[in-house]
Amino acid sequence: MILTRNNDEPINDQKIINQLRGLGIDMIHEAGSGHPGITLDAAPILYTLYAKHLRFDPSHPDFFNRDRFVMSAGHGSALLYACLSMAGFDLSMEDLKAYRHLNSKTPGHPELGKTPGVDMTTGPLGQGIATSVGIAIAEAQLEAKYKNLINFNTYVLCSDGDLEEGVSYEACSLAGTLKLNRLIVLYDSNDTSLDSKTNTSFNENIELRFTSMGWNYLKVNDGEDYEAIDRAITEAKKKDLPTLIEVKTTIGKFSKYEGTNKIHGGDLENDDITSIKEKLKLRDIPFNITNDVLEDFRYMIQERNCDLVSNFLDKFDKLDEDSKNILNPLIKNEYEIDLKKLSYEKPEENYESLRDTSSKVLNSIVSNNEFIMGGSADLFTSTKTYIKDLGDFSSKNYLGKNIFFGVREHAMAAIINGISLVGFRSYASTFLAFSDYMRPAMRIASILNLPVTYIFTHDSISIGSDGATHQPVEQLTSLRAMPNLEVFRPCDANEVIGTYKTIMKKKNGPSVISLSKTKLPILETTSSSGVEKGAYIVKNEQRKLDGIIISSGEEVHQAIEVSKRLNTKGIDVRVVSMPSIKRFLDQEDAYKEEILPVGIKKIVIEAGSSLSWNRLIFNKKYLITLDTFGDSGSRDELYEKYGFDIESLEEKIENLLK
Ligand SMILES: Cc1ncc(C[n+]2csc(CCOP(=O)(O)OP(=O)(O)O)c2C)c(N)n1
Ligand SMILES: [Mg+2]
Repeated sequence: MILTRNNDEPINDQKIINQLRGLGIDMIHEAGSGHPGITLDAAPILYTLYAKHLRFDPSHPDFFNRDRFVMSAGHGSALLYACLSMAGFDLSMEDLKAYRHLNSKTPGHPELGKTPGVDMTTGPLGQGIATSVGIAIAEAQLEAKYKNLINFNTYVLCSDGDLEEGVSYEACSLAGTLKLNRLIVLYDSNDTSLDSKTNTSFNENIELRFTSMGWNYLKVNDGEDYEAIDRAITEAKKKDLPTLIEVKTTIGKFSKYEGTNKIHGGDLENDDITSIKEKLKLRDIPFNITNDVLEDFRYMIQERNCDLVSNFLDKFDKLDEDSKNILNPLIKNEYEIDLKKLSYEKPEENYESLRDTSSKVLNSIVSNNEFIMGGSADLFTSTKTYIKDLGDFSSKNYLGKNIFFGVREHAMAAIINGISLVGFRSYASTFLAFSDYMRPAMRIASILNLPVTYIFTHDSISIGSDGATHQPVEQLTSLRAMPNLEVFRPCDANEVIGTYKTIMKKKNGPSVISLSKTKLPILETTSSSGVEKGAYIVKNEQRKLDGIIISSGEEVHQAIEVSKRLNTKGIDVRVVSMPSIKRFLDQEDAYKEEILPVGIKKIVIEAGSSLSWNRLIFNKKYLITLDTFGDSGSRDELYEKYGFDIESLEEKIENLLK
């Protein structure tokens, strides 16, 4: 990159902004689709941020201590790519011309990993801004620990839709409580969305909303006034609170449809492009960026950032050896959990509720590893995911490991994505029934293949008296349907340990650990290693194989009991514990045949929807599952009502195997 300018004139910011706009709309026109509204109105915001503030080095896009930028309004992708390309990232004109094409570096909405300079996958409104809170949390913890070394800001561009989505409120409320002052959100406030002006549905006072959440609020009255945007960002950086900068803009500025929802999305008409370019004093040639503009834009970036990486490395070199060794994998994005010190104390009585086992294992993992943190959506007490002696993450203690998310499952899931993006391992916990509240952010984690962990307890009707609303039925199935997400449902302490080991060894991909609330015996035949293959035999047949019961979680214990009873009647049954259907199906055929030989009758017991099991068993009569909502009552009463008591199971299975 060039540090010199071949020009003595003052830098012409407006000219750069206009060419950025022109490039964005050319990309949209070339692709035949996109979002010209935001591209035209938010160009001065993005330009000001990249040219005057953002600390980054385009030749080291993954540099650890770079400022993060999250384009929460992911539909503004054309503007973002145009800006990244002009800023000097490895993104050519050809890449920009391939906008929205298959295998391009410029997908329809920003996707982390496909485009240098993109820090987060966005598109579903609300996710980006909520995730950025997680990024800021991880940064705050690192900064508290490694003062003067790690100190990056997290910037967000959000739109009306982002603030309409509830998850932004959840996450920003927590960010205010936590005083995450390195979080700076620029709000493209154009009073317009896809269908209409926003006054049809969105009329709250944003200033009051954000100040009441403990944010610093700044306003730029004219979105064209890049100097005012510049001043606002400068001021935001000095504050000890997170800042929202509301920038009043006109959607589709300079288009014949400016100020209306007509320009939000879609292609631009040829005459409109011509007239926009005329107003912007651009030549009517597509993808035409002048050398002086590129030079000036990159000059400003490099002048500010030329020492960024080397300064960091100098400081890093001065750390003591221990700190270097600890930090090194994190900053190289290669951090892994060390399981060597994993400890677990088995209870004398040999019975344990799985959440208690989980609590011991998680405590051991978090206590012995530097970069892992998480928390609960106000259910630490029930999910038992609180880490003892490691403190609470708060504005007074950024070193604390326990995050009190409040009753905000959706934000919790988005926030642990952000923490994970910084390179930490992260986890979230609540009841399995409430995983539905987290799903949109879990989907993003799955698309991103982030190794986040969801700890869901109270995982079936067996919880009893809380009733149908709290008893998950279809959740396991719906989670199992999500690509990249692995669901584990261990049956006892040994399998809980195995599940944690399996999950923590993974480098990619989110995982669910689903835990029952019931106190359960720790079996002799279960194994930690069995979990890794998804399924294995926990009770062998004695001589001849009459049938196989496949089960997961708590119901494995019923399966074993039933098989023992059937044995006394001369029916020889094997029991297979299947904590992960997906893992099992991914094993080699020989292993699958060994565990579930073809030609033998197989019956499933799981107190959840039948749909999960159709990949293994086609005939519904062999599926002892639950396809209705639960009820309020004791565990025993519910088991009897829904046919999961030992007697009903025995009778059903005996009839099936006769
Ligand atoms: C969760 C979610 N719902 C719906 C959409 C579809 N969508 C994309 S942009 C948009 C309109 C948003 O308006 P605004 O955020 O103000 O953006 P602007 O029109 O100002 O560019 C909608 C509904 C989406 N991307 N994500
Ligand atoms: Mg809008």
